[in-house]
Amino acid sequence: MKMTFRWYGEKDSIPLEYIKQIPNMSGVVTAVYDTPVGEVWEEEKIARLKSLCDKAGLEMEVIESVPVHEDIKLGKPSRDKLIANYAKTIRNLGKFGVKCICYNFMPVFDWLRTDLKRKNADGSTCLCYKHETLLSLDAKNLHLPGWDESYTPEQLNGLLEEYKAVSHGQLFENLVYFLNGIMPACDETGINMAIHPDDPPWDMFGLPRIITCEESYDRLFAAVPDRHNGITFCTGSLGAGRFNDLPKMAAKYAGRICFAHIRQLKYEGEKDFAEAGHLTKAGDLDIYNIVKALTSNGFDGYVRPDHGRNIWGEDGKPGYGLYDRALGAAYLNGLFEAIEKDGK
Ligand code: DNO
Repeated sequence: MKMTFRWYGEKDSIPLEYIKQIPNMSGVVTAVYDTPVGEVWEEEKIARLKSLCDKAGLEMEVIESVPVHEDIKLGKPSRDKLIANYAKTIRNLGKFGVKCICYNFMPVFDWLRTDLKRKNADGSTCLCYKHETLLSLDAKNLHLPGWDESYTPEQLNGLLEEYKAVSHGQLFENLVYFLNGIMPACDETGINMAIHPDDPPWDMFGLPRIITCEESYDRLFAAVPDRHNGITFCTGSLGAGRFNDLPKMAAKYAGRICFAHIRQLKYEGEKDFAEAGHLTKAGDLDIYNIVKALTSNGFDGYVRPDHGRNIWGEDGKPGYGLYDRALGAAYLNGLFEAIEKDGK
């Protein structure tokens, strides 16, 4: 296991030096943020990021994310050129020692929450999701985290219209087409593609979501068996679906999991949840048994603590402040060490 930490590049308010000070931190998970989706990431930009990481004594082996252009998800004729660009980005990243690329295939929106700063009784704040609130939102006029805010309302409207013709089956076919197009670049560079599950794992605003549960993965690996077709096992995203048995899935797919996002949440209704500190006792996900299932089934990938609360007065980027994620890393380090040693 290699412990990592997400870093939003030079604009991140958290300096690399602080990240390096967290015990056992091997590297950062980062991205080139100023290249428009669909264009090739230039070597100079990757080289700059890499040299900043080198100077801080941190590795840059994981990229999160290289975003997938909507035309690829929609299966439009322009996709072949865009897939070729994506493959070129993979090859460029390979030149700088990148080993794993996290991406997602969620139409239009990435992760969604209805409140980014919910106040807890202890004074900390956390992210949460209330399904009823989500249903009351107007998809055409949204300002939510985690997705491309650069769309004009007209573009967004147009996209939502285009997706009306895309079923779950079609979206899955488009994912398979995309993966088949980039696997040669992965085989050549040794880079693993790690698909992030849909967050939360159900359809949003009438848009199909296809990476939500165990069957999604069975179907995915049957369609694209290449060993570079892997998973980002995000406990919080999958765990929001009460139908998912996470220790079982962690055990079953351990060999395909190249990257794990480990975080905790507390159920507040059938589809409602609030995020919590990482430890098992802090929520409803059995973090201990998830780590145990990973470890005892040969998982040997990258791990990062995921969304943290804002604590100790920090006003960090929602989910991505320093303190609670550092506490999460410390907890996960201890858990991995104990379980790994017990297993020997
Ligand atoms: C949220 C993140 C996601 C993730 C992308 C991967 O905190 O886990 O935004 O980076 O879905 O493509």
